[in-house]
Amino acid sequence: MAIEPVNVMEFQQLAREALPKMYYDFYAGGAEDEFSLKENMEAFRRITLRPRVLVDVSRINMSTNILGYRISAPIMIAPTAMHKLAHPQGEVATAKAAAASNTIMVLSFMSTCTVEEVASSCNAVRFFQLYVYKRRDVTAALVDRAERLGYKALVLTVDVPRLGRREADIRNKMVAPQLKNFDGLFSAELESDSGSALEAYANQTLDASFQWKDIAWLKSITNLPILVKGVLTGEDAIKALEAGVSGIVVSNHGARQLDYSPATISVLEEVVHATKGKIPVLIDGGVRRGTDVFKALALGAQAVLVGRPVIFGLAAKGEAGVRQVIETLKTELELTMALSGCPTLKDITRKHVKTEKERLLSML
Ligand code: HOC
Repeated sequence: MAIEPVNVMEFQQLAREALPKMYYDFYAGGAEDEFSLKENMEAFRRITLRPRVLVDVSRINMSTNILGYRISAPIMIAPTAMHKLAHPQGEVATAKAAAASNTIMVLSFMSTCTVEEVASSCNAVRFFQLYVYKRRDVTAALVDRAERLGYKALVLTVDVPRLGRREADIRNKMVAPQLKNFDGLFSAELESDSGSALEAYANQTLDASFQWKDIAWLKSITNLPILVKGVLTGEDAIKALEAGVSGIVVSNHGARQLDYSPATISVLEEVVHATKGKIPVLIDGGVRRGTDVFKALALGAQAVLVGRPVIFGLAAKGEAGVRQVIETLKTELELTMALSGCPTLKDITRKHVKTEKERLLSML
């Protein structure tokens, strides 16, 4: 009999059992040595907590505002590609779970359900992820549809000028379905005789010449706020501010792009300091526990986004699995806040965590 998961990590084994190897490997894998894949999680573990006691924690309030949208907790759904590879209901199931948990889903540009299907499936607040294609008209058409359909922000992913080398996908000769969002707009090879078809597709489609100055083009075709996802340095955070974006997502693309890029939690503060509180900073990568969410908030994030655990929940149990993943993280965060003396998110401060560097310095 399948185990009933009591934490988010336990969904991974259920997903492995449920999925064809090619798809499980696609979701679970990272780039090359998978150093950053492990490091995203390990870096959270090296941060310890500094709890305060004898505070009234009889009521805990986790709710927050993201770009003006109220959600139940600072835990959002990251954009991840092709949910129908995990479950027949695909992104519609994920969106329904987001609505039930009262959180925000960022729909992937590479979704297997269309932007229209997801929009009509539920009343979740939805953001839309964006890649800039060489065919700018394709990107512009998707922006236009998303805006008309009530998506509330664009999440421009900037860490994929080319696809990272995901060796499992190359070995498995990863194939992917045709994406319905692009029907009538564009067709590109999603199959390849040698290696990963996704890599071939990405290299055929993505505009690797897109630069900071080109964000002006994106702003000229939309009224939606733009978040830039994939920033890992203070220098680029300043560029993002100068480009006039509405927020930053600190991300290394789930360690699927540049291996040996830093764990996201290890560079969060650098990015937060560079933005001087002018725009919200969110983070994804390696979040598996409520304590991870707490640590990210203590280091200055406004919210976290969760990618692989959502996919594993979807693969294991469909909409209910995604909901269970989000609710488990919320339960853990609520307990962490209570045990740390923080009845509201505002009570979580820098003083509630100790980084590895601080621990080492205090030993000198
Ligand atoms: C346009 C091609 O985010 C992943 C996804 C999809 C990236 C492909 C981009 O697999 O990391």
